[in-house]
Amino acid sequence: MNFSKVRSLASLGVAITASFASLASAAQEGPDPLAGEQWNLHDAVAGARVGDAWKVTRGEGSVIAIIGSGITSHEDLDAHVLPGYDFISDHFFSRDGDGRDDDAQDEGDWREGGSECGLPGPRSSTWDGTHVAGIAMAVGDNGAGIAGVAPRAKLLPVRSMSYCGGTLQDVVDGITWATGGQVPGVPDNRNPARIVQMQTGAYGPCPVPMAEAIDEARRRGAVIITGAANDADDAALANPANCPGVIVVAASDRRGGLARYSSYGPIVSLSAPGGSGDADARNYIVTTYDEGRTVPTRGIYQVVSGTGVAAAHVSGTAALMLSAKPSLSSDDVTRLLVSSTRTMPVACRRPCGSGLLDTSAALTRALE
Ligand SMILES: [Ca+2]
Ligand SMILES: [Ca+2]
Ligand SMILES: [Ca+2]
Repeated sequence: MNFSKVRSLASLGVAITASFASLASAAQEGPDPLAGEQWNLHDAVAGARVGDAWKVTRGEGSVIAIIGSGITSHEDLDAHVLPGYDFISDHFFSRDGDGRDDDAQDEGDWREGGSECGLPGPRSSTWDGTHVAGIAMAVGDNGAGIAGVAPRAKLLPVRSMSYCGGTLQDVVDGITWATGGQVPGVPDNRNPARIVQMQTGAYGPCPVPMAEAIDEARRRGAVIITGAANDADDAALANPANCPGVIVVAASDRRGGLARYSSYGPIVSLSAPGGSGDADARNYIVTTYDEGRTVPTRGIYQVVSGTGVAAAHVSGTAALMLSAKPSLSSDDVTRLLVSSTRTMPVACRRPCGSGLLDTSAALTRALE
């Protein structure tokens, strides 16, 4: 057993505060009632500036895979969620009573004090997959909640991380399957993703099997994206950030500077809104969440911050780019994302990549 080898980025310190009540019980056509709170998408200084991009595409035809804790049912996600897969092999840590299966529901990653795997507890479930998914692709104009960066893209949930972390094999198989590769004993994925966000993280060099799986996924046309980690340390210390070919995203705060918790360094590709991680909930980012403190109960909206949150903006932007121009290669998308950033509104104290994500500029460049 190998569960400490890959740990969830969420377990490295995602910060979460106040929740919003669900404002719509039945999703229907109409504006997204929380859109006014989404400074991370719309603010001209510190936001991703999605507005002009949405005149061209909302992500139709793109598939975003998130490799992490799985997904929960939510009014602002369900309509765009594809059949995923649950790669957690271990019957005990899976919390669904068995090994691998075709239901990627997040069973909760809460921990009691003194948990089996030696990770800190107690803590409530973080609904990591659900809150990252909402930022990337929450359904737009459905009269409910928010809109994601790519509000018509589809989500492929891949469950590889339990409350005790994940094994290297479960993560590697998730990368392979999500991008259209074959995994023995698992039915082929009928909806291969060209965008893969990895919500996993572990200290140490990039494991060889992970580097190989990422390389093969990229050759199939996939873009691999991850957060820089929430440790205010050198991002090169952790994988998959230090794996070749991965887009590494640092988090920016409400003012447009490097967030206090964000890791940094020369391997960071770019920065994107991640929320301030301070005492003021208005400086966080609103997204989809679940009300359950342990097991999932009911979809709600919550404010969050973290580098996985930042990376989700880049995933959504890549989904818009590939929707508008599917002929772009993995290297094209990477280059255009990095070269279309704008100067950080507040200069970074530490290396934070080429600048701040500019979704509309990235799309414009993609179409040139
Ligand atoms: Ca299972
Ligand atoms: Ca399952
Ligand atoms: Ca919505």
